[in-house]
Amino acid sequence: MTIKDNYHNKKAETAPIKEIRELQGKRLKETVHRVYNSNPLYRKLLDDHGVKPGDIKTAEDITKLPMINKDLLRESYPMKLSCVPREKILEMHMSSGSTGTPVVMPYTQADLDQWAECMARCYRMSGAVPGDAVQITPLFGLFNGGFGMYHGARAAGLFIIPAGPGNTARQIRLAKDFGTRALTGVVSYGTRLMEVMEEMGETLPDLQIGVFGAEVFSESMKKKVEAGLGIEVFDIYGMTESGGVGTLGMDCAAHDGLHVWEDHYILEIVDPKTGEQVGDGEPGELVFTALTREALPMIRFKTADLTRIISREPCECGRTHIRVAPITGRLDDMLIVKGVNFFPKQVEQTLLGIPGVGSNYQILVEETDGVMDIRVNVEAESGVTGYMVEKALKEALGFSPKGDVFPMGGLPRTEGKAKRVIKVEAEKGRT
Ligand code: DLL
Repeated sequence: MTIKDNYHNKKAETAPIKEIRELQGKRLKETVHRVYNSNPLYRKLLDDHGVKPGDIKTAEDITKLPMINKDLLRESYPMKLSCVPREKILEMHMSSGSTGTPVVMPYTQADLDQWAECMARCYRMSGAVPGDAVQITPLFGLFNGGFGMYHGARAAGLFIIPAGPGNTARQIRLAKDFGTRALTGVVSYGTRLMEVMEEMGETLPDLQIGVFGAEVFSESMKKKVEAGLGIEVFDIYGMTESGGVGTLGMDCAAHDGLHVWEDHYILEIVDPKTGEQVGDGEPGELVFTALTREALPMIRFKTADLTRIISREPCECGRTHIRVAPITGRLDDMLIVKGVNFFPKQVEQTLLGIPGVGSNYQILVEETDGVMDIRVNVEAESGVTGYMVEKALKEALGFSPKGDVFPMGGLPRTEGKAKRVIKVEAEKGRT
């Protein structure tokens, strides 16, 4: 890695950790006072937990606070947890919510600025500079991806091509005609672009940077997208609840973990069952507290995303903010088949290790009387057989799911996040 001065806010991104910790303490104290005094649900939550805003004096006091999860957000739909008067709200985003009630995030001007700041740091960290065209391919709508990448690109002073999703052939022409240097999207859209470029026999010589996220990203998939598009890929992280894409950080050119913006968030990795913090390097659930969000600051939000702390040491890129491993999967995505626990990411990693296998796959989960079984559908070139897929999965997972091979292009495509794990009804009498 060549260390370049590629900061958006050098002072904040390289601040000594002691300074960051003090700032976190100050901001945590302010946030807790504010939510307690402006929202009855938050007040009740703290009262029920026996904690008063005055108990919070430093960042370390965070463990005195109660944790919240998606249930509270769903119960408070649409905006019962908001901490500001309605006149201050300028924008909202919403996650579709796989289980029904969506989660809503309202934004004030200060929140939009905070989002843009975090996202602009990510853009600059990827090496994008003014004059570079950035093509934004996620949806511009309730999903936070498109607008977040837009707000950040404005703050970073980039040339924005707000393409949105779909029409991939036009997307490729746009990139060619306007010399797109950075492309942003959900991970599976990167693979879609690769396919269509191949079909069109096109190359994009100006394209150098890929900022992808919103889905679990195995190392093999990263390598495949890098090779296929001829780019350097960055893994960007964030969620509706944290304030959107980029708020929780991205990896730098050292690609040694995702830098979480610690001046804006306190990060904890906890045992999902007990809620106790685990040691550095130990896997656990990511819990964050938003320190600078105005409309709806999350206090100790349990994300259900699994990761571990890689390092608290300053990075070779000069940034001092904590680094976590790429997300392994979501707690609710963990599969248990024949006594083996695993994540879809492990299936992806295994499939991509088989020569000739494409990047589109599905894991069909069948549950009969509480017993789970899986079948794996994957696209591959001719010559790859179901047996080869089953053998590779058996070696990796320790049991043998059924593997079905489809021709390239034979499985459905989605415009947003790919639906990799699909629950299916058990077919009676099938062997
Ligand atoms: O997916 C925000 C986003 C948009 C991130 C575009 C990156 C790019 P939600 O729809 O609220 O927001 O979904 C958030 O997606 O809890 C993770 O489970 C997953 N996720 C997001 N980024 C990553 C990533 C956006 N880099 C949920 N790696 C999160 C793995 C990710 N999973």
